[in-house]
Amino acid sequence: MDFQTSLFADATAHSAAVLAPERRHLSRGAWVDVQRDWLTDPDDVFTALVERVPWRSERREMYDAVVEVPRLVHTYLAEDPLPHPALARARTDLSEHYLPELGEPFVSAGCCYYRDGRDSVAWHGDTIGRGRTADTMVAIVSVGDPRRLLLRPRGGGTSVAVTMGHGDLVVMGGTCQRTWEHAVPKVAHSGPRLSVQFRPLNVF
Ligand SMILES: O=C(O)CCC(=O)C(=O)O
Repeated sequence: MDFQTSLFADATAHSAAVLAPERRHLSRGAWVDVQRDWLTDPDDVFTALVERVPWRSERREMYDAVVEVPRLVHTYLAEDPLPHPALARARTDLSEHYLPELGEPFVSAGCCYYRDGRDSVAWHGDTIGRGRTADTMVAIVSVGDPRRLLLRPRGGGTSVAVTMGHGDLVVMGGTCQRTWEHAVPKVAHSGPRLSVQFRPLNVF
């Protein structure tokens, strides 16, 4: 294989299906997009994430204490190379697809490792930075065992569950980070799940 051909083969081997997510409108201008089986090689992405990401445990300020958050994390910033070409490709595809609505590209890639059903993340919105005051998007790519993303309106109301399966894409958009909260609850039994969350600049 010559250089051009091998480059092309590499780029297509680690790609994702054409982006055509289905949108579900929540209340108050929030929405969630879902595309099942978006990644074409989720097994490979799973292995790369487990092996290549410099995982660390997370501590977070909650009320007046600093608590250990039960999952492992690492964030890749704009300039950092991502641990698998499918993720670089996913970020480019997401940026192109959502540009007319979002007005800017996805930049950072936050990674989370839920080792088993005891790992979780509590109710929160991504409201550090611009998500507190402006509409934004958070695009989540999931690999590994399925886990549920729960969403509920801030201040109370009926919650909505979206299963995030192996290779699925879930995008929270509109006012979602301000007017709704989300969580990944603990479950009795689960194998490992990894998630990559793409966010625009200055959204955490
Ligand atoms: O695990 C996920 O996909 C969601 C993670 C999340 O909500 C967060 O880190 O803010």
